[in-house]
Amino acid sequence: MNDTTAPSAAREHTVESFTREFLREVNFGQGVDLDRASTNDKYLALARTVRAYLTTRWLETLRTQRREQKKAVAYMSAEFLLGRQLENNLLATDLGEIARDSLDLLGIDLVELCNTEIEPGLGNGGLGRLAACFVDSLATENVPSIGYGIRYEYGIFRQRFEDGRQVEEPDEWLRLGSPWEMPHPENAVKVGFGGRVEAWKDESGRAHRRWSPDWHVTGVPYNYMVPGYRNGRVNTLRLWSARATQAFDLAIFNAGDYTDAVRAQTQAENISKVLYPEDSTPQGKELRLQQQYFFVACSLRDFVEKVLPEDFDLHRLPERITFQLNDTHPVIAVPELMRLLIDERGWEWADAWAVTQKVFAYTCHTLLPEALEVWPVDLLGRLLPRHLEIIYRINEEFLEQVREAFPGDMLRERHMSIIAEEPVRSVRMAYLATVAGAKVNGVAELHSQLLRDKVLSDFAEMFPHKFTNVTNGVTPRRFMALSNPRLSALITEAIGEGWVTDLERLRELEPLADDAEFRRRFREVKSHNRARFAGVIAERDGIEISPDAMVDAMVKRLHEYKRQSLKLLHIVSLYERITSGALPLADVTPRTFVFGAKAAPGYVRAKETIALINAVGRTINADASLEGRLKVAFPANYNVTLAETLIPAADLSEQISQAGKEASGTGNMKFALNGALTVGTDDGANVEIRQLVGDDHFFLFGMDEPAVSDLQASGYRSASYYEQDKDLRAALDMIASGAFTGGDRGSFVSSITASLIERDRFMALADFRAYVDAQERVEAHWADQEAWTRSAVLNVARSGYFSSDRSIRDYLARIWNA
Ligand code: 26V
Repeated sequence: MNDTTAPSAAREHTVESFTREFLREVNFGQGVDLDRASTNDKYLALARTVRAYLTTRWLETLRTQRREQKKAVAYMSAEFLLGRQLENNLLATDLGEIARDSLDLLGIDLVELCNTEIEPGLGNGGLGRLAACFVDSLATENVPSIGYGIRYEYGIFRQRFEDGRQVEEPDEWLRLGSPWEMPHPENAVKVGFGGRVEAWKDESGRAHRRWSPDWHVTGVPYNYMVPGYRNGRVNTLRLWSARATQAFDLAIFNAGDYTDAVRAQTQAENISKVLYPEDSTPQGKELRLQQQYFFVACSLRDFVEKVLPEDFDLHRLPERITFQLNDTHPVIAVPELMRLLIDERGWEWADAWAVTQKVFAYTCHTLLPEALEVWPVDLLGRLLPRHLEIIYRINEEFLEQVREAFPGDMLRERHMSIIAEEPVRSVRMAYLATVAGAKVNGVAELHSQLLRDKVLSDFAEMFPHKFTNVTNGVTPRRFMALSNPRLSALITEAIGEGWVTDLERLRELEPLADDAEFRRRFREVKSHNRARFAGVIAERDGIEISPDAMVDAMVKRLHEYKRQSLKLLHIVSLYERITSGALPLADVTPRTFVFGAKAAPGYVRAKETIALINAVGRTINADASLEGRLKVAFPANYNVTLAETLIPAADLSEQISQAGKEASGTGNMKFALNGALTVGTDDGANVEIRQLVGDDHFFLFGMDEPAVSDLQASGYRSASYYEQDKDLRAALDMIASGAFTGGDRGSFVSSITASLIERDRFMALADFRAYVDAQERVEAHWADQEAWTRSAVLNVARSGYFSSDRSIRDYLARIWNA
């Protein structure tokens, strides 16, 4: 290594040197005196001090990467739901104590500064948070890698409740500036849209195609540093921001049409303006496709022209990179790479296709048919005409292969076509990804199985070698070390350091489940965390809860398949039985039912469910006859930051989706790792959690996937459950009577109850009785706090498998080195 290129920033910090750097940032970075500095000034100065320290390691990492030229991974994702950066970066660099001591001496509260950071919420939910966990683990596992995505100016909307109903507000996360990003306008990339494709011939008479786009956008890269946990590696996350192209501006300005120029600029910059808040029903919006192509085109060009050495022979691309496609959102990269190789570099189709098929791999994150992305051919052809041609050709050759493999099977050909004919001619992005990708993976064992057997069965038959599983994981840095310092200290005291990067070592806690003193201390930690959570929601939302009641948490996007309504039916049924005298108050376990959920702004049923949860909550919380035994807490705007105080406080984790619908879930893992017990269906990664923690420490209920399929096939009639189960009927009738809506039986009350009784798409009524029974098992277990704590400790001890470090090692073994 060449030391003369190393930056001069201090390699290690003492409290003195840290204080000096911090004060320098206050004065020269923010341009204020310390005694005049606002909290935000101090936050920014602190962040920049940490950033400078990280930058040294980052440049070292880049230098090493350029020198060694090892195979790398590019994780391409439309979402990275990072959460706050400052605390995480203090943890990764081990600067936390020095920073605290330094600020103490200056009379500044570190925690207050950390809390001023607005989290970058550049994702919807599980898929985006998984991408953030993965970049953390890639760095910690020392994998040369880069994350590519979009720098949305507005992340996931901020949720407020008005009269119990969700109201969305723009998320201005950049309002006070972000100290973590480093823009590089000099590395901007130009991306085309629209226009025509022309044929031309070269001197030798060879035919070519040329795309002449009719408008362009500039992509400006913003780099974020992603530190590994105390290992000196700092990887890059590169997010693209859209700008109007200069040439375009000048041309129009010079033509004198100022207004048009400004309008064009706005149109260009709209591309990275806002994250689409739908996370299960693709809306087929043109702007969304523009976003996808924009970030993918920028990223491919960046990788080929900036990351790889100048004279690199692209025939060897597969030796240097796997582009991991996070769902179908970046799949337009497939025809884009083909176009780069064929149109811009003059390659033959066959050579380009051979390379393309080796460098992409596709991760599927859903099972819902309506969530599989398709793009109408009309729209795609208008925006990306050359890409559509390429997709057609890929499809032609693929269908030829299908005909060879299954002669005469016309039906199969139609089923497998990348182009769907009905209801409108469209490109099936998951099929394109499966045909082009070297590997296709699901995100939990059950999910991968269902992909092979159902969603993509024809493809699995044709390309069995492509299909594999990588069960999701979560980063123990953010979701244990950072968010649950007391549990972390207790674990470290018991089994020593090292578990944070080697999570299977939690197994060593198993014997301590039988140690009464350890259990007492474990309970003490939970109890402290519950009080901390109670304090946070009291201040943040004005919600009062008892710190001693069981914390029963259901936090995830609001979706019918996730069945928040089933949880609600349980709550209402408890309340109905208490108020009707069937259930003595003394027999009711004190519980706080915590909900956290955003609904897609256009998803009417989901928004109605939020309104109903809030209505039920208001009634129950105000009913003095319950003596505070039951509470419903629905803090608005559930996000990564709130998750960090809720999850360590939780006793019970609700994972109650209809079996066969939740691809994996990752919240389920975070709760188990923090000592909550799960009440759950046999779905997603719940299956693996239960196998690992053991049936005695997991509350399984409800139909499994085959039972769901059978019932669906034999004709599900939800009304019969309503008719036959009197508790269920009483609960639904109570809602329908207007008991929670001040006597109002109209609007959302009748539409929700009617849809459950008459249709119940995800069979909540069929699972109601089993769910209530499971909840009774929960209460019986909770009544024996020693037994409960033992189960909780075993949940922690046996969940080490769910570290995203393990997921990354699985990707390495099954996909990236394959
Ligand atoms: C779809 C769309 C459609 C267009 C608008 C924006 C958008 C954003 C996301 C999605 C796909 C959502 C799929 C998803 O989030 N799946 C979740 O992935 C988690 C990580 O693998 C997994 O744990 C959850 O079970 C799965 O629902």
